[in-house]
Amino acid sequence: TRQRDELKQRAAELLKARGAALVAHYYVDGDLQDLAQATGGIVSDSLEMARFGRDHAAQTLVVAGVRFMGETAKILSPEKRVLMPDLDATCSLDLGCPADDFAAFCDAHPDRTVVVYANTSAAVKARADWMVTSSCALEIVSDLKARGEKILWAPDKHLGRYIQDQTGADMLMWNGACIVHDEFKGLELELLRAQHPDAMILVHPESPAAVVAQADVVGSTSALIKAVVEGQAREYVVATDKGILHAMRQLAPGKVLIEAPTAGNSATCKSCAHCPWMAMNGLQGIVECLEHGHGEIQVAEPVRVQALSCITRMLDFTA
Ligand code: CIZ
Ligand code: SF4
Repeated sequence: TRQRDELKQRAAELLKARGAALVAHYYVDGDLQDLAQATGGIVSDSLEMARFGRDHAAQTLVVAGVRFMGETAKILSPEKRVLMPDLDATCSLDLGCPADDFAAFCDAHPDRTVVVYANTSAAVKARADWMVTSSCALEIVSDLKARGEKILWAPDKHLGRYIQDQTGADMLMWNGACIVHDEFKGLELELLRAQHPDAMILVHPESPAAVVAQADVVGSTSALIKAVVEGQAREYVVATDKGILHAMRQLAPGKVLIEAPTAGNSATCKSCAHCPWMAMNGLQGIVECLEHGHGEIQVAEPVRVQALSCITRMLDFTA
């Protein structure tokens, strides 16, 4: 931990020296979340990460999260330098939705409004009418439905199905999933609930239907944190990446947090739900990208300009 403290100190000094702001996701290591908070950056979900990066005066943004978050920051602020601790930090939703195949899917359904989840490449966003995150997807799709629009949705099938169930919108779905949330298991959750009958069940909508069906609250990372802070219960079962527990413990210190069961574990197996790509973000990476300018995000200008409109549309809608 001495080495860790030194690295943290070094990273904080470099952020200051370079006039850089650290923008971190709730799923990254707690040290990075603490560093972001201590240095005037932000820890949040992808919607607020995008807004913060766009509105912040810093000319360098260090994005601790996964690739699409860095790309979104660059698309919104092409004049800023956007660095990431590890450019190989991707996302199974992004990997599972290659731009060429997606374009062919869109071409085959020209009558549909194209709505993509934030967890996609810049090239996929360039083809979309709307980008959404899990904190605004319901609102935006409800609005589109009210205007009589038929939707082509990509890439997360579980989030898509949840939104379709809630809104009744006509949605044609891409078949993608998050490898982390896809592992939460309905049957095991039922057994866990039997042991903790008073616990509140908090579920991210990237989870399978059998898990979502048992939730007291279904929502984005920020919505689940709010549910813990404001909830009357003592115990909370959390079905999302375990990185979120760090912020929950800080904001609601008296509450008991229980990780929801995943495949191949019982209620006793801890720390199974953690995104391998989020885990690639570390203090060392922060120091190195600031010291050497490693890990700079680039987005080709024609793609950037095309992707910008669906992101701006979302930010304006949720402003
Ligand atoms: O699972 C993710 O990558 C999430 C929850 C992103 C977000 O919207 O914050
Ligand atoms: Fe992608 Fe899932 Fe990791 Fe989020 S947690 S970045 S959706 S693989």
